[in-house]
Amino acid sequence: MECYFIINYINYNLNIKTIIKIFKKMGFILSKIFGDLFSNQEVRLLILGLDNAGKTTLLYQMQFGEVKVTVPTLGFNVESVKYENINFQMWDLGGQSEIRPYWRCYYPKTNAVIFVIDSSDKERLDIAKQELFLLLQEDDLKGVPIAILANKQDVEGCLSDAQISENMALTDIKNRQWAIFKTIAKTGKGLDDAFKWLTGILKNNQS
Ligand code: G3D
Ligand code: MG
Repeated sequence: MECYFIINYINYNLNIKTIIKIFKKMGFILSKIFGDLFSNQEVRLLILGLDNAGKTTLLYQMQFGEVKVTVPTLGFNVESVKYENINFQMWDLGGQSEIRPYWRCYYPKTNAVIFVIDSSDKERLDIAKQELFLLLQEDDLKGVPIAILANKQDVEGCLSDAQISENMALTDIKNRQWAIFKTIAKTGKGLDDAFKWLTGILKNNQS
């Protein structure tokens, strides 16, 4: 898995030092904040979005353990990483309405959702919007904070966070705390802002 990551990232002209720096930085943030927050408890984060949005890239960007890909009989891939007490679970949304009921198995006890959007995929923004608003109606995800990532900000001609916010009518989200962040999952840019925001919210909700 590590080899895959490194080979993948060398293709993007990131040198080893940069990769280690990103790893260390993310690790510090995650272990420090989540460790302080939920010292004995498990934290469950769901990373969701349409296929190709950049979820797996994000997961690799943050990972310190092994990403386990499971192909359950339910018919969809779940990638998961456990890092200290943080449990990341990830799968692709969209185009699989018949298995949607099974996603609910993963909703209970979720602390936060990260919804990843490919900012350069203007054609499927409507589908992403539909999926997002379906999620927001789930009882088991009631009140769960959501960080929306306007990913692939390095792609020329991509939509800005403001444009995504407007096209997806994000200001209609009234039933929970949410925020949108500009990210480049490929390099890790913007991820720490999203995690800092999320952990700040969780901390407030705990106290
Ligand atoms: P998914 O898990 O949501 O389906 P992936 O998406 O993480 O597999 O990413 C899909 C493709 O988008 C990958 O390209 C990945 O490298 C690319 N990608 C992810 N994040 C970014 C980003 O911030 N910027 C750019 N330019 N590309 C990104 P490949 O070519 O490997 O399929
Ligand atoms: Mg993936």
